[in-house]
Amino acid sequence: MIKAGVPCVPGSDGELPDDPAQIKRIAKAIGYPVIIKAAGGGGGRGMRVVHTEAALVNAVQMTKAEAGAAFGNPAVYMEKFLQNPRHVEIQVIADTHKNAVYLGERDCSMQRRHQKVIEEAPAPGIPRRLVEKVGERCVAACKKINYRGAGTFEFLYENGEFYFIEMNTRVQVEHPVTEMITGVDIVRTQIMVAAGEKLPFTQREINNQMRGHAIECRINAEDPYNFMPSPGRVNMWHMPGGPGVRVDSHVYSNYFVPPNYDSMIGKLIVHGDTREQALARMRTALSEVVIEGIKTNVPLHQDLMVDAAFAEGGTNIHYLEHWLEQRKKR
Ligand code: MV4
Repeated sequence: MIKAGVPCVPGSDGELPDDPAQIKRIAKAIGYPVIIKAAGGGGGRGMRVVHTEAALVNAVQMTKAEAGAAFGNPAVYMEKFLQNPRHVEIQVIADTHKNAVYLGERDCSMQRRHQKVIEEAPAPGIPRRLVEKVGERCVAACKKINYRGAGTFEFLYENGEFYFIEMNTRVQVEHPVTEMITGVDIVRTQIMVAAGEKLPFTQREINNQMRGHAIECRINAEDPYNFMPSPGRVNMWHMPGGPGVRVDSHVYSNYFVPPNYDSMIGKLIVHGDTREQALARMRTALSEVVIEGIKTNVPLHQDLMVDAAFAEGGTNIHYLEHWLEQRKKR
């Protein structure tokens, strides 16, 4: 990624060595706080933040031991720990004919315990020329590694800068917000490129047809206050519709939500000409949702859609967890 010009978090050059003196030297060069990450981890598993040199070597040894047990791979690396970033990711898609494009970015900062709750595109308040520059670097990286298919470059965004952290080599839950603003059917396109066809659009076409703003609320079968799973029979399932409203779900009236899987049972996605219009459409759409028989997080989404900081846009990855802590006290 560094070779392709993708802006990365300052960090170790690959796996950390065993020598404590070398580990300390790397951390000193990066600057505290640092974060130790398991090479085999991801999604928030196998990470440890270190604030002082006194705690460093022990933290590395602990993370290595946990990583070996959990992922069968004790390798760890070190990064500068960013304290209050946003999670902004860039969607790419590439074919086997040396073509790759980026389909804009998504802001996925609204999350709890590493589970995204709301995603939107574009990311509020980030200069277009900066997104374009980073998007072009992601495309260059795809070509350099011969990437094929849909993919996502995950960045932390802090103080006006992008820092690459991970790549997701799959289609993701939040891909509909990108489909809504670009007009591209990502799943169809990934099947086409997997079959060896050429990408049916160019970067210029994507940039010219990009329009409006989209927001996705993940609908989970869970208590909206304590997040306990709420499986069981859905006695009634009625979803909103109309211009700019999309529902992706397998659920229907009398469907049984099984207790042994992820609690996500659907996605409500809206599109508008502006972020304000998308927000208004989401508020109305949420008010029209009828789900009876199980608890869902729809009331949580309704509260967030009238939250002043969310309406302003640009809240960071800690916002929702802090917001939930404050709500407990009210
Ligand atoms: C970080 C970070 C701060 N600094 N890396 C968590 C999940 C994994 N994908 C990467 N994660 C983080 N890596 C550095 N150098 C903070 C997080 C992080 C986070 C990232 C994205 C979305 C939500 C998060 C919640 C807590 C921590």
